Amino acid sequence: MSMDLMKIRKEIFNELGLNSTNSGIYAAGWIKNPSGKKVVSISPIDGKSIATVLTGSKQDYEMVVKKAEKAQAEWLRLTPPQRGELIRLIGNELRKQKSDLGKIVSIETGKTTVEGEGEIQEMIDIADFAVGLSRQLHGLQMASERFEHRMYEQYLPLGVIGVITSFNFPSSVWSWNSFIAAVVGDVVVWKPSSKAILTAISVMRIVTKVIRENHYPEIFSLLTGSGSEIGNLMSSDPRIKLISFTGSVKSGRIVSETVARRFGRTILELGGNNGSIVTAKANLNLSLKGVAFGAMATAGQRCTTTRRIIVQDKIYKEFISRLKVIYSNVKVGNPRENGVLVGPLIDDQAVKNFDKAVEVARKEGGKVLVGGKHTTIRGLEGGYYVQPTVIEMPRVTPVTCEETFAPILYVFKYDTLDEAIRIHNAVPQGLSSSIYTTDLMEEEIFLSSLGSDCGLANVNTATAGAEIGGAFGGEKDTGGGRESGSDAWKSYARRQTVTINWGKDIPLAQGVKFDV
Ligand code: UN1
Repeated sequence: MSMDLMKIRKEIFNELGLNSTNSGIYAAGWIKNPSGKKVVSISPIDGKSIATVLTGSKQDYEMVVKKAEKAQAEWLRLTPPQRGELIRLIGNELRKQKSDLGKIVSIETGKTTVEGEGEIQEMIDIADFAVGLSRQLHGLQMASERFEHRMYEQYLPLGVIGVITSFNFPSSVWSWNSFIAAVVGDVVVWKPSSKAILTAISVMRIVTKVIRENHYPEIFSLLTGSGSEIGNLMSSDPRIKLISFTGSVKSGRIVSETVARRFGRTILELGGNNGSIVTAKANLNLSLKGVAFGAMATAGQRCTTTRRIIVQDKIYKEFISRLKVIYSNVKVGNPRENGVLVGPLIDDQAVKNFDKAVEVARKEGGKVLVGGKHTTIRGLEGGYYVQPTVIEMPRVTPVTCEETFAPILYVFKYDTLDEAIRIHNAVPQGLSSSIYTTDLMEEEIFLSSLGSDCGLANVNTATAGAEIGGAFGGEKDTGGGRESGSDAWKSYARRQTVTINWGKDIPLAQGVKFDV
């Protein structure tokens, strides 16, 4: 490891209680000898090992679910505001540990320092949101057609839920699900990505310390292990009432089918292939910044990354030439360094996927305008760096319909807004979208039923960088799930319609008579 990384590693290992070998299972306590494979966490910054984790297997699974069920029974005895109080305490602790947690996110996933901390800020924000929500979980009261009857609905806990997360938002996506589910009354089994396993362990160390010190039930457990083994056990287990899965469309389809077979519930956050339309009425400075951030932040490894831009003919030349200048000046390198905006990809496979996409795009008639190659950073030769890439495409082709987790931006030219929207909606995924325009009509068309077909639609801002207050998720192959803010909490509850007869007679609905 480079000296700089060694130093950070030492610091955060002390602060977060990590060791060179760590248990990857927490079920009301850290399990000493998990029975699964050893996983080495590699920093994509230099390709070197950070630490080893002992993961779980089938044998551990049973124990974890049993402990979760026990915690669930205890958790039900607390009111939602009492549950919210735990989340408030956790949020406070996360505030204190933001910098150290941000560092582990950064060295394990290659995010820049500010993006690493931003990830933890998102956890703090959703904690605050969940605390408020714990006093607002509400149903409706409906007018009953029957005399002396009252009808209303209530939202009750689902039980044990499973949260399967990806490497790219390794802790915040867990908190979006877990903090909200917790105030609703659920308990959570977490299966994190093996590529961000130390982040998951660090988060659990902090969260469970708060739980133990304040004598709350052990509502959060961690079960690291292989996606196919642990993920499949969770998906097929009727005791896990809901699986919230973030990952590829391919894996999501398997999870969805497996859970549906047992009538379980899913929240699916699958691929994004997000487009931005830049119209002739756009503010160019603003749009260029938005596109640059959307396409290159997190090295193009957000579900919400801008992967396609559709630019109006009249401004095309100017927009692209200015975009090329931005791309050529953007600093790629050690994400821990000031001024660096683009860090490495997560691993060697991601670099291979980048290569393949560039090659296929060329074959499909694409012209690489900027980038297209790997890059090596001095002193970090083992890291997984690529050049942020812009490829001009003649039309929508198969490769532009795929999500490649890398900083590749496909560019299309359009004449009419109808055409732009057609290109925009031509991909199978439907997560995020945006339009850059100062024209009211263009903006309204984009937001109408004739416009964007995505779960998130933005005006004059990037496809990436959603706030926690809204419901997050997408349509079509993105899977249809919603998590985080707004009323996404309802997915973590079972809805019960209640009818109470407070009279002395029993009138029947629909005027039916049944005199016995
Ligand atoms: C994801 O990539 O899975 O909107 C989540 C954003 C972040 C979350 C992305 N707040 O870019």
